[in-house]
Amino acid sequence: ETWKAGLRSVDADVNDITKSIVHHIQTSLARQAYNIDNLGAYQATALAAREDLIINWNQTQMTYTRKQPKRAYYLSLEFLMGRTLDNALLNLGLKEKFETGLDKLGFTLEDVLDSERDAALGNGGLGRLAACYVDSGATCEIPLWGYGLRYHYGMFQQLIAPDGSQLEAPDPWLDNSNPWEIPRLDVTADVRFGGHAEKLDKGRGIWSGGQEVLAVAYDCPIPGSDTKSTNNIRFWSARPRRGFDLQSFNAGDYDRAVETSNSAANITNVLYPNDNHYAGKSLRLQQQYFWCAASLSDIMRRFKNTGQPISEFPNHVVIQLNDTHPTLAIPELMRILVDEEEVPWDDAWQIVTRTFAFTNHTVLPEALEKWPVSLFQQLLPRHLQIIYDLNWTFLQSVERKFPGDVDKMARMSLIEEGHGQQIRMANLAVLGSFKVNGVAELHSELVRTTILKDFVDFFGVDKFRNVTNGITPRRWLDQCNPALSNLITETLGSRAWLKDLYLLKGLLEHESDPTFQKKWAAAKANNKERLAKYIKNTLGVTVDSKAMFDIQVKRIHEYKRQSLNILGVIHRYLTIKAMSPEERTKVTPRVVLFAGKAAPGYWMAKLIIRLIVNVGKVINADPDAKGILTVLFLPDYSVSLAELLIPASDISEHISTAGTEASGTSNMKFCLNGGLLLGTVDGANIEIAEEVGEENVFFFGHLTPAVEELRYQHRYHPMPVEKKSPALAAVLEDIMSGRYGDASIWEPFVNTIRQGDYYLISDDFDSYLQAQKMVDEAYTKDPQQWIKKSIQTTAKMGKFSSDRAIMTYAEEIWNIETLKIN
Ligand code: 26Q
Repeated sequence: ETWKAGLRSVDADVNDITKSIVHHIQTSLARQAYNIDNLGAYQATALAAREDLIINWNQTQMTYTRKQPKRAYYLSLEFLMGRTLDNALLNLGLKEKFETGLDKLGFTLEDVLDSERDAALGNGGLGRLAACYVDSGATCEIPLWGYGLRYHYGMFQQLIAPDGSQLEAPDPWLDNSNPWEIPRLDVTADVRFGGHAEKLDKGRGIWSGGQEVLAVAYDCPIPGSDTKSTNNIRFWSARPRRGFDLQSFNAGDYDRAVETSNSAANITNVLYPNDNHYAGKSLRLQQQYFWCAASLSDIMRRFKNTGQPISEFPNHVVIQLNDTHPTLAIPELMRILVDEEEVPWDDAWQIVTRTFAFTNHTVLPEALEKWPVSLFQQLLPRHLQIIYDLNWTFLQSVERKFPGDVDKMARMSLIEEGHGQQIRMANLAVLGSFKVNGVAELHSELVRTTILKDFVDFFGVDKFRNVTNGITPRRWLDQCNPALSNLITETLGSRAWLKDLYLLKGLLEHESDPTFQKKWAAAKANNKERLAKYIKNTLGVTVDSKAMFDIQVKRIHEYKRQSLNILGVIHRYLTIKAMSPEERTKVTPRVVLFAGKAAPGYWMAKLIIRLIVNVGKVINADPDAKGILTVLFLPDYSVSLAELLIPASDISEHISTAGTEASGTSNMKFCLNGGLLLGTVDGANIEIAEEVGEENVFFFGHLTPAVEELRYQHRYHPMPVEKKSPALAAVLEDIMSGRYGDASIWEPFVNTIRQGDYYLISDDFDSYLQAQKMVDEAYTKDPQQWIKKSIQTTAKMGKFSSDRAIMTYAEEIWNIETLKIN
């Protein structure tokens, strides 16, 4: 029989699908259809689905080439994609047919989907945001491409040692070939490192010598939901250039020639596992430049193919910088324009500053990138000259605007003076961008009034915007929670809500309908049972799926205060221990779940994991707590594990010290799935409460304006914990009693609270306990009211779709139009 290319999307019938899968088993995998395992079935299924994606991809790219729309590029060092197959099938509208087709071949779709490894090319929030944004870009039919790095090793795998400590293992995710990438061995860029830079006249320069590394493109199609529009992420992989150290090779120095080859390929070896913390490693800077240089050369080549004059560049191209990680793109575009295209310096700067927009994701000082000038001198001498020249002109204009304010000049300079000069990437990113945005209202306001205040005074406030983050409802409800998604579709009468999330408010007219409430509760119960099964299978622990599921999953960081949660758990445990058996029967049963990775070098975060695991061990083994309190740390948090956990929460915790969490995005995911929120008045929690109603969230703790004063008090007028919170003092004492392991292990942690208490645990502890008490009461005293709150929460989450967020970028920042693909 003749094989037709692609299944032509929804027209395909089940027969075509089984044929396509068998075809790939035989010809792509070179295996026999009767002798294939789940992994093989997954690979063949992925290859079959991929054909449709590629046909739509080609159609989309052809349309872009023909119509030449203004294009947006999202530069992100992280794309935390998770799995792809389920998403691809849903977006193509082929999931049910594939399920039937696989069934005919003797496989369950569930097993097949489960055989895919996560693509974990990101740490946490920032990387997952990039993945949600490309999904929404394709769904909203925006000409948007991502540019990233093709790391050979993604986020490390987390293991928990018998003593409760985190261990790290590498994640060689490309070991089973990746069906979602298309190697483009002909799409390359040469990237130079080192050598020397000479200055010519009129700001121009020449950069020569050093080593060149080859960037090779790997494309990953990003399908929109229920549209042909299929965008692209181009991931760069580093390869040594052939014959590249010919001199040493000719001299017979084979070892050295091979050695330099190794160092070239090293660049895309591994994702740096830091989250919200800057690590000044030379290889990280090399990654950043390699990626910026390859992406800009690609963007420039594509622009030149339009035949437009270079002055038109900013009318055809806009580049969004995901944090400061791609800031080198600014001096790199300057270098290309001035040195290679011979554009006069001032004209070039006009082009550059009409091209870039910058998103800030943190106000934590330890996360702001600063690179030693000496490192730049070594690796990027020409960029250093350009930065110095930009800084010279910039500081002169600051001096003109604020004559004599030398402190302001020192703060705004691109160069930090001190023991060894450092380049401030945030200052450079602001200077080179036409718009700067934060990721939630509070955060954007903090950006304007604290870290970038001087720049607001200089440029005017209009440049400094807010775009509140969003999440894709396709993955974070339809895909991860079919029980609830089906109920919503059945209730609203169509799937239109998946592309217009405000339609969820139509659920409100059913909030008091007992039949609907029952179905709503059944969906949640189903998800809790699904999670309980997973916990049984992986940890061997039985959890009561009727208990309240209380979940905190995110990177482990002191500012996120998993410590507050576990200290609250210990308080709950001590309270239970002090009860009579009769009193214990009145306790609301809880299952407290934690998951998240600590950066391998973040000693205190790892100690907090160890404490959580050991507290869990003691509590779970204690008959006094049996049936009323279970505490678990689930190892190796990932996108896929999030998809299992988030639909199963009754309550989730987002309890950062006020003013520290820029936005948070998992808070949105939990609420979209009908979990209630327990949190501080921080990040996007505030806007979630505005939308779903204050009566539906449990807020506690001090507010942002109080934080500075409280820290001052801790520093200069410390008060013993015993006085501030006797409840907390009792908990700390219990930890130091040895109940959870030797006191010497926990002492450094306990000391962070007793002395300094930078994250204000002792200030917020009693308020946290109060909020937890309200949670218990709301859950037990009026279960029907709880269900109503859950319905209202989901119904009012429309704002938090990443479709809304990406359309805001398109309209308010990128000045870009949507383009229908036929
Ligand atoms: C920087 C320099 C060197 C090495 C690593 C890094 C680095 C890597 C990752 C710095 C920061 C990150 C990640 C930051 C991050 O995920 N921030 C989160 O972004 C989310 C999306 O906007 C927000 O919702 C979270 O509040 C914010 O913490």
